[in-house]
Amino acid sequence: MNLTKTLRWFGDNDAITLTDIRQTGATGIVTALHHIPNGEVWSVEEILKIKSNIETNGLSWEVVESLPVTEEIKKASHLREAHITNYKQSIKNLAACGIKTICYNFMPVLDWARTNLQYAIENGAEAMYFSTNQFTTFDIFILKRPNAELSYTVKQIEKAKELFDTMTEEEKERLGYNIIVKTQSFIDGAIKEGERNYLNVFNNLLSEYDDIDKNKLRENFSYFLNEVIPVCEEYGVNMAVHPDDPPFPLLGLPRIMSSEEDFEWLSKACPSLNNGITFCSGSLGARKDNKLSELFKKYAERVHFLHLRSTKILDNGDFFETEHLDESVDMVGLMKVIIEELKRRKKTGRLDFNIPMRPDHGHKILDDFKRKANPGYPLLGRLKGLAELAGLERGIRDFV
Ligand code: DNO
Repeated sequence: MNLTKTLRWFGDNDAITLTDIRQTGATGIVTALHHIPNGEVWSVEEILKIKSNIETNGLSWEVVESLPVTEEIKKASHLREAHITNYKQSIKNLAACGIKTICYNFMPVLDWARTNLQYAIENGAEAMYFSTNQFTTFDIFILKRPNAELSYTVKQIEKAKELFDTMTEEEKERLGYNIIVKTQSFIDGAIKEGERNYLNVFNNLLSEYDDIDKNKLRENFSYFLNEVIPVCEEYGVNMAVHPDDPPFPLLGLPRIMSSEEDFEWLSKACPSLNNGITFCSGSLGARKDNKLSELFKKYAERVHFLHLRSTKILDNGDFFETEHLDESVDMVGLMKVIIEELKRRKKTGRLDFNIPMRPDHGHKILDDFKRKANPGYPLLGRLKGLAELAGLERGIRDFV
């Protein structure tokens, strides 16, 4: 009874190989069929190719991250039925191949958001940072989203204008590119690498949510869950929704999984335990009223996958990804309640008492500066996080 240690791998295009991952202490892989366009079926044949590659390297495919829920499903467009039918087929095909945990999200348009992907921390490492002022500047003055000003206070707008006026053309370009393309393309987000007209395309995608508020988004999410969860029950698959990152509204879009209230809604919208959660301490921790250990305890039976990292919130509301065991987050307390849940599962006869865990993101450290990696996914920074978290788990396990 222990956490299954995993790392995310982005397939054959990832400069970090399965052979590398094998040496980190991880036994499991978290990956997706990144070459299949969103909305299409993942065939058994394609799934097996990746699976056997992983297994040949002495690892096991523990979690799918992500089986993307298309914008068409989120918006309930005329393509929704066709995409849900395909989604169900992919679930069945994954189950036939023995892969039974699926991480996904229901965030409209933008998956996760950071403004600085190379924030230098004191010891020389690099982390990812979210600046409210930079994001406001991006929204109003770079993206020029129609009516964006309505989302901000007069003071925020003034500060953003001040910043905008000091930025070089290159800095403006980089900020927009990072938010819309660089952080989204490698995780199969709405905009692909190489899209030159990304500001316009992004604005168009956003405008499609003009008439979708939180209630409507919840209605669409509930519809999706009640279609796919019965299939999951039949095939023994667990769905694990990822929280919003960051867990507060952005770009005038509704948020769906940000707080305890959202978790409560989720568990009522579709009570089956196959309707579960990816408990991402880093995303949830970017909001002070999310008390991580309490939240985990309350919804523990639904947690099918763990993303562990720490977020440091600054006085002005900005946040950055700090070291995995940084004391700004009670990771020790969280690990304790996680282990209690593993023990509880074992005692009550549940078979899933080895929840898969990955150190979510990592700092860029040491030789990471010499090797290409997707933002947030350098090898050594994640290895350090994994080792620290594994040590913490081992140290606590015998005392709980
Ligand atoms: C970012 C990730 C997210 C996550 C998706 C799950 O690094 O944590 O992109 O994979 O939201 O669907």
